Amino acid sequence: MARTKIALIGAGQIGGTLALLAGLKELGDVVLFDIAEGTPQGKALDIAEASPVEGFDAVVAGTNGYEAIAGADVVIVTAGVPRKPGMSRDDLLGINLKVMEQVGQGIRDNAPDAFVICITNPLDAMVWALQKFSGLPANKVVGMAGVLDSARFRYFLAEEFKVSVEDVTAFVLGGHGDTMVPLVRYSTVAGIPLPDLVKMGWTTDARLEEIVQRTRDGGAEIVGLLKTGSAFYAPASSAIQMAEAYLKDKKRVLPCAAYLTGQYGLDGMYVGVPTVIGEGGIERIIEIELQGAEKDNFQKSVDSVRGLMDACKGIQPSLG
Ligand code: A3D
Repeated sequence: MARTKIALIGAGQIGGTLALLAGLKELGDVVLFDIAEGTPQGKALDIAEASPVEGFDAVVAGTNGYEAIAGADVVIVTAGVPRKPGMSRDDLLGINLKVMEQVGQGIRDNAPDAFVICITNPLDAMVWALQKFSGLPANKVVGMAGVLDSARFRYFLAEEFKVSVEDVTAFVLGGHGDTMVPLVRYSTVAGIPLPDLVKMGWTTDARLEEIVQRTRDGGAEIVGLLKTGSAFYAPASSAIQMAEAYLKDKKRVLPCAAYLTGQYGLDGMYVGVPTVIGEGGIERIIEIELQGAEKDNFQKSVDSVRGLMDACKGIQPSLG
């Protein structure tokens, strides 16, 4: 039986970490692709040389040619450029849109049956463009953001309550950005909702509000510390969890940027919602009822994603 094949488009900080995690978890053979010559080859060889020590068997290859991703079961996309000083959001959008166009074609021509996970920012707009450019079914093209945002929320809550991260579940909806919507009502410690924990005196509403805000600013906090890049360990772990859910048909309930066809009153756009991931890709979108401020915040988040989509259409009218 042939091993599963995982293609990583972009061999930067996240791409390299993805390759290492895929190896450590023995998810399959790995192909690292990048336009930079030597980078994917060097990282692939370095990881392959760790395999005897760590005891995993996987072929880890680096490439600058899309042919090498042929037949991949999973493709994870991190290709793109980060915003540099003096660059507007539209400049970044324009550059990364072009990257999504190249990547979309590469996937369409070489791995049309893959489950595709996009990480490139601005996430919700880029995954939408990638799906259009690749022409793959929308249930097989998904964006990673919610797992990471929820993981940050879970970590901060576990720290607050001094309990295991394993016992904290948390829920974050909406677009990936300042307008994401961490849902306190649906977040729990071993099944006890956060509002009940406030009543039990474990924390206060004011503390929870601080934690929610820290979650929203989670990406910026890491950028502020690193100064020369953005988070990559937790983003890679999050995407690997999604890949594993698909490859092992685990039917995990995970928040992802998924293509909506009427759910939440939205049609034809990607936004972060709870989903079920199994062998069919996004097998189900879970529609929860939002209340009061949650609804307003979700709407703000949706408006911000729409703004990015409109900017993409302005740059690339074929997306309209
Ligand atoms: P980085 O280390 O810069 O890696 C990006 C790689 O993409 C580089 O190796 C480039 O050479 C490569 N690249 C550029 N253009 C192309 C192309 N046309 N084809 C193939 N490869 C190309 O970045 P990173 O790994 O730290 O981050 C990657 C992306 O993820 C960025 O857009 C980040 O903003 C984004 N990101 C998203 C999240 C989310 O939660 C959604 C979190 C963290 C980072």
